[in-house]
Amino acid sequence: MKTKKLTEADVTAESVFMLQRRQILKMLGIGATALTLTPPAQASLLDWFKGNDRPPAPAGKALDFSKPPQWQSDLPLTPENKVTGYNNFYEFGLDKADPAANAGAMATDPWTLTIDGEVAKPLTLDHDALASRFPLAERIYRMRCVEAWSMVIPWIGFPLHKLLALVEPTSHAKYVAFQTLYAPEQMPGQKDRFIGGGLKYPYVEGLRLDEAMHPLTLMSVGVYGKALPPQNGAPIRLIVPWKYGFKGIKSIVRIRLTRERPPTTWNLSAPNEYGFYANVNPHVDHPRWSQATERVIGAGGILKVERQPTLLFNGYADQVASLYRGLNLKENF
Ligand SMILES: Nc1nc2c(c(=O)[nH]1)N[C@H]1C(S)=C(S)[C@@H](COP(=O)(O)O)O[C@H]1N2
Ligand SMILES: [Mo]
Repeated sequence: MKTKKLTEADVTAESVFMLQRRQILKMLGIGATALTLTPPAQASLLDWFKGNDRPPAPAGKALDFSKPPQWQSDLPLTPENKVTGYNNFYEFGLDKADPAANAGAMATDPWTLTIDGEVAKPLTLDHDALASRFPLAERIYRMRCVEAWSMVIPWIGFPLHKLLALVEPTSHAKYVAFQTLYAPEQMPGQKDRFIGGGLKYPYVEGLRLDEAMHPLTLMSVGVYGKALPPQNGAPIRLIVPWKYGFKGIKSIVRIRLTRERPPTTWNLSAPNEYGFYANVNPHVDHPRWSQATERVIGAGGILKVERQPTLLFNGYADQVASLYRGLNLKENF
């Protein structure tokens, strides 16, 4: 770790990260004593900082897309090197720098995405179809991680409702289930529970059908003008901007329309902490931290801390609140 001059505010932020990290280790059954005393735990902490100095991953290929004014924004964009260098993709490790360092090992072409279940016309798309079957557009969305940090990201993709219209959901379809690639040979976190955070793999997510059909719900194949880098979920991932980031499942191989509510990875892992809905809500705290504000991942160094208030439904309430009329958001978190 490079020597840095720390201000009091910096140290406070740093200790917040440490706390989160310690909580993860605790979840894995590695106590605080082990964290401070044993060399492997010390090494992982050093990696955590060292990782932020790793070079960015190579850029994806340029995409053809439109920029409809409707989806542009005045919000300052999170710099590209943060979007592609500060990631959560536990299949490749728990550190924010691990996905950029390790996800290049994932083979993303050829690829197939199968859409089936309660549909009249099941469909399989190959790698090239993902970026050519539907017109692509850039959409600048806020992204709010459940860990209380946020970004503003120029995604490229197409709305999920277009794909669902193609497969024709039956009248029995009530939910949409998503599944990430399962490839332990390419994803070290799927092989080793210490690398993969003890999650059950493959990573799975789900939406109610009306949430999936909402015009904001995006299938993303690119970011910052280029195909998604592997660490951001190449070749195709989900973006639901009014929900916590973990709903945005990466590297999807299967989408299944179902009658029943599908299981979701973080809910399976800690049902009292992560719900099925995971709508961004400053009034419903995580049991271990406040959700009232968020750390903005901006142009400054990792220790430059800027916080802003978190908005209900991540600022998309005018467009999505009607989906949840009559639902108790505290109980259905
Ligand atoms: N398969 C898979 N998808 C995933 C995750 C993961 O660990 N595995 N992490 C989620 C979390 S917690 C967040 S915040 C976002 C991060 O997306 P980004 O790295 O592109 O910013 O991806 C989500 N999708
Ligand atoms: Mo997240």
